[in-house]
Amino acid sequence: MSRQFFVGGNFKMNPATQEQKRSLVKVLNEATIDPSVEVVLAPPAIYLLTLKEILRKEIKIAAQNCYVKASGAFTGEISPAQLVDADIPYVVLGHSERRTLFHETSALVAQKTRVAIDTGLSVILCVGETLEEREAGRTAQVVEEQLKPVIELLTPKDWSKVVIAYEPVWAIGTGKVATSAQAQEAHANIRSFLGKAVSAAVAESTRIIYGGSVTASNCKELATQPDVDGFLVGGASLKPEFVDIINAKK
Ligand code: G2H
Repeated sequence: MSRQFFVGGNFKMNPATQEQKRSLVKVLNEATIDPSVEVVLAPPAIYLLTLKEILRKEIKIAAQNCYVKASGAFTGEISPAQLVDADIPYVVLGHSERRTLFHETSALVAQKTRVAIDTGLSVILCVGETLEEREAGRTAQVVEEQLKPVIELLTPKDWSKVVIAYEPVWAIGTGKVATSAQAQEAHANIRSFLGKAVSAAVAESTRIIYGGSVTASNCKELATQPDVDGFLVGGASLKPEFVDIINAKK
């Protein structure tokens, strides 16, 4: 089965101004984009609705986070039900910045994934090891520990709603990209783990994308790897080179 190439842009808490946002949209709206690629942009919550209005319709929108409740007294949180009501199809969950800076555990990320899917969202689920964990030879183990609570809460059918983003923490925003061999090895391990822990069909069909300092100059080589099904792009998604990353397979 062939997996549709997926490129996500994670704006994080950028851009700083409405004007910057508009000029990014202009670049994307005027670009020639490979129609076989699924493209999803994750802007800050305040831009979700306006971006959806002004962006070309082939590009989907994702929230960068959501909570486990539909509504209520949860100041500052983002409701999955409100995202669905606003026709936002995707949410990024478990990004390492959420895990580290906002103390999100793998158990909470799993619960959020369950609720997001129940509510009607698709999930870009982020996993990845720190440099210390990699150097201790624990990459596969750490990623499996992050995936296990999610696997426990999802049925095999739910996995059609999940894209796994492998983002080694040491490569995030550092300019230090994983080599294509490192990415391929980690992605193949994740796929094999899905095969053992869920099913062969889920392992075969689930997209596993790479994130961590992806740029126009390193994306083509990474995209040649058989288990790299796309990218989650941070810094470079704020620049015109994001178009080249979307078209990495061309
Ligand atoms: C990793 C990535 C996007 P960057 O967090 O999720 O960001 O490309 O800036 O490393």
